[in-house]
Amino acid sequence: MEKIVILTGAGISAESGINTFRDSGGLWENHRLEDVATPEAFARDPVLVQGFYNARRAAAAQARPNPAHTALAELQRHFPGEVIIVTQNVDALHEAAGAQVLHMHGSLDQALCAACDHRWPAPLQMRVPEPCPACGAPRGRPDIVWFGEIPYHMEEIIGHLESCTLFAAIGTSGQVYPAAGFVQAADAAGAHTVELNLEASAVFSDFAEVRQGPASRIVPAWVA
Ligand code: BV8
Repeated sequence: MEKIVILTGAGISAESGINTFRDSGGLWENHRLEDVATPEAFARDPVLVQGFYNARRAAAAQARPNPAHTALAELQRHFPGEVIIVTQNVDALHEAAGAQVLHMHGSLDQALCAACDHRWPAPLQMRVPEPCPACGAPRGRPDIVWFGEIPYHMEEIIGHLESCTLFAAIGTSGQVYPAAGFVQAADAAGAHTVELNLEASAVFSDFAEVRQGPASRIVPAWVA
């Protein structure tokens, strides 16, 4: 029984028209990602942070999966139960291509109540304050894992990494942890590791194999 774990980052959605973080110089409206994507930023300036996510939610709603998303969904269909896709992305393009995916950094399509932990489908434009439909508290926030918060599905992901035979990272700069450290866990488990990216990531030297180019070309070629 093979187990393939695939980690994706913003680069897999770039050709679908969704901006990556670092290609825009890591800045957004003159703010570093680490300054708008933190609980402190949301407490300090909820209008700015909700605006950041409302803009990205609107952009993601216009985007369509590209051949890289489609190739991964086909791979998963071809090997039922053997292909685990973990994404750092908060868009829904993997699902739109028909794949099952673990969103370790949350999802733009979901809202979370900071008071009672209730989750509900996020409105396209979240308000400030956004009342929780369950408890009524004015504590609605994007269901996104911000810097300093614990990523989702970590126990499940680590279990997959420790038993995988092949690990691939696609379209990620390898600058954010714990995702950037997954290749080391897979390597320690004896898996073959491959990086598919437009350019060398910060952790390319941790991979046994590196393939460079745009995801919509190199991912279908790799899956074939
Ligand atoms: C945690 C949601 C504890 C928000 C995101 C000092 C040292 C080490 C670590 C830390 C440190 N100080 C703090 C930390 C921890 C911190 C961290 O790593 N900070 C970094 C900045 C140093 N991490 C955290 O806080 C995490 N939590 O550690 O909790 C813990 C850990 C484990 C277990 C228990 C407790 C939480 C991090 C989550 C933050 N949230 N996203 C949002 O989306 O708005 S991170 C955000 O940036 C993305 O989700 C993504 O994960 C991340 C990086 O983005 P990438 O996906 O890699 O995109 P990027 O633009 O960087 O790169 C794109 C790549 O694609 C490029 O390489 C480019 O060449 C390539 N590309 C472009 N076009 C194409 C392409 N490739 C192919 N084809 C193309 N066409």
